[in-house]
Amino acid sequence: MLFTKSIALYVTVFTSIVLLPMVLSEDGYDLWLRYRLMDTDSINRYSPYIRDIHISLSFTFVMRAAASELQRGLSGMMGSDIPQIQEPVSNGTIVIGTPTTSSVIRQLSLPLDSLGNEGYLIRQVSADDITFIVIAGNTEQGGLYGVFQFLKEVQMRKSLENVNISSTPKVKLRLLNHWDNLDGTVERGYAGNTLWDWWKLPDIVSPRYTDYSRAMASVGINGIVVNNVNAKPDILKAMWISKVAALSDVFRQYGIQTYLSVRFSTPYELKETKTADPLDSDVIAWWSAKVQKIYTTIPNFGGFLVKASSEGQPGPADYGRSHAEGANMLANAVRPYGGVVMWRAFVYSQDDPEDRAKQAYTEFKALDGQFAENVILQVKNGPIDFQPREPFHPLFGGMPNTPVSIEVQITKEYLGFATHLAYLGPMWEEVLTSDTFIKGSGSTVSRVIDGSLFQHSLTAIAGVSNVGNDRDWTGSHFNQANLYAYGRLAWDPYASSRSIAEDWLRLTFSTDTSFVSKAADIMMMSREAVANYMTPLGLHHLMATGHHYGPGPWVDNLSRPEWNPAYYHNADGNGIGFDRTQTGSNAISQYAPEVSAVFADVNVVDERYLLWFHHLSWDYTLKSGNSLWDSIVQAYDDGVASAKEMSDMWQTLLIYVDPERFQNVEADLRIQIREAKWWRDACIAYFQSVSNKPLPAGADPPEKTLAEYRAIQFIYAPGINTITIEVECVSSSVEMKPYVVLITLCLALNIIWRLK
Ligand code: BDP
Repeated sequence: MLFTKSIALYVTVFTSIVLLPMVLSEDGYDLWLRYRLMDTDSINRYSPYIRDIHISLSFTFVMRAAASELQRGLSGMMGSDIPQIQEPVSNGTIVIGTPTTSSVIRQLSLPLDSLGNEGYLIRQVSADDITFIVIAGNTEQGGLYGVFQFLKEVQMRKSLENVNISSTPKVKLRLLNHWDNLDGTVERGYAGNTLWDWWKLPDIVSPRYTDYSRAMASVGINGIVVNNVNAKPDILKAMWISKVAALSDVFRQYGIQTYLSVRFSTPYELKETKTADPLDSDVIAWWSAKVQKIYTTIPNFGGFLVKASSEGQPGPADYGRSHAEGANMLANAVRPYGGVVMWRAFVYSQDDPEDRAKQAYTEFKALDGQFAENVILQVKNGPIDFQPREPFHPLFGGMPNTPVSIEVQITKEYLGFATHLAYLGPMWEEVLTSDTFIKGSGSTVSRVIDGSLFQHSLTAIAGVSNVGNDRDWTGSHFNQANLYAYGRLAWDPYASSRSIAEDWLRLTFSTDTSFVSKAADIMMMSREAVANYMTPLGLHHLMATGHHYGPGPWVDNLSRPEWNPAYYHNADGNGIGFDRTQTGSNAISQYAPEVSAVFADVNVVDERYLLWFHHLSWDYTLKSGNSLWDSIVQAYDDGVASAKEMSDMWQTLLIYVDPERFQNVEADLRIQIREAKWWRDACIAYFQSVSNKPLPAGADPPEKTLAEYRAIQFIYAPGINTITIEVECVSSSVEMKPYVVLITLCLALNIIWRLK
């Protein structure tokens, strides 16, 4: 027995040593567009289908970009140049284009009508004894997406015999929201600084912008918001617009539109108007003129993203105007050019005693139907703020007369920054498949997003970018999966997160079925692991102050109540949790009766949301038969155990992955195990100090004392926008109105007079 085991060990070590050098090191720069040379068998298998690429002289830039991508990808994989030709088609030619740009496609009368503007068709056709493949769209953009899909088929070693694939995006605007600042930092960015070299733009245009655009287009992203939602007025100065225009010239090659986040008070702050009141005629004229200049410089401009009257940002509320009045003013300015306004619903106020989870719904519900037709309300997936687990936002389904888009956070502000492996596909799938019951069973969030539930043609989805200037773009190899999955779900919100993960693994690492299945298992368990070791059973916002890195459940002394973790967990000697039922904040009333009845019933609600909706005694018995206290400890332990298991599983994948990326992931997983334990120990130490309960039998006591956990500080954690935090601390009013100045003056004189 022992002998057999040692032989097995020798064989494994030997194979690894022999195989390892064959797997060349990679640094992740190529993302899922690696186009590595195939083995000889595969090359032989594909060569009858891949001889040359038929292009047309009438192609414009998007189709030219598509043709060069196809040539680059196929030549890389086939190991020989696959030329672009204009000669007649022969066996093994790949014809790309649209009915307008390609006479071959025109003559084939393909069923392109149902593909819309961005869909594609990939089909093997036979005509005049010649068999060839066509990649077609109604527009060049559709053709480009088809090319990326075709390359993917080959990368994943799918058969091309009788290939017949068509696809159309279900969501119209598929946007990446960069939270990039003009000083080069990225708010909540963990992959270095901004990719945009603002200082050198517009004169120096880095080739990385092209690689970035290729990657975005490859997953169907068609809009980039280049700057932070906490925007600066300067972005609308001519100098900055010309920098953005240089980026936009690159994006345009790949069918990507450019958008800007704007600060509502910009004209006033630039001292070009006397107010920023959206109903003031000078303000209206200022925005119209500004928009005209933007479109002259950036012809593929898409519109504005606005965070207003939110977290200290100025907005219409400063002038007693509603969100609709503010949004519509900007919408009117961009309407003549086909632009849109994405107005964020992420609003809550420290002066409002209402449960923070309810405030956005209360504010916006009343405005349903008042927004201009080119305004989209951008709603975060959950009612609080990108937590590891939240129920879906009640505004999904709550605004039938307004186009509503979903905003998810690809960057992992609340899920361990760059190093923790947390595949977010399942989290997004969870919200997209949630049933709002607004129009009966089947009224899922994805049906709100794709416009089918309320028949809206303006549809959008937004992801907060995790891209920075790190060599691997996203701060870790597995974070690339989140960027990829976001694009795929934006194209098709009904797609399965597991199959997206499997595709990504095939494209990024290896097509070996055993590798793909094991690595997908790691990915699929990863988010649940994080939810368990950070915020199990519906707990939320337990993160440390400011940077949100690591645990801080004890924090209860911040000036704004809803910035304190204690506000959310409400733990005391009797119990823990936020009562959002009728006996508490009644946030459940914002959902359809079918949903609210489930959330309200402690015996029915999914226990993963238990403490989101209920405040329960530590002794409350869960479905497992264990007490709440014991179950919390158990969930934290499960989270740590899963982190260890993920690392063990990764070790078994050594032979499939190149050494550089293998070791990078291995090191990240080591950090994750350590920090999962830190989260578990610190939270248990704190909650035990409140519950006064003994640890369940077999549970390890925390390694350090609570005081030691509380003393851990990170002053220089990445991703904090110090400027924003300052703004958050001051009043949201940006103008010193004349009467305020007068009153202040009188008070000052009064004090001086008294002192005398
Ligand atoms: C919060 C982030 C903050 C953002 C805010 C937002 O901590 O940096 O400015 O979301 O979405 O989660 O505006």
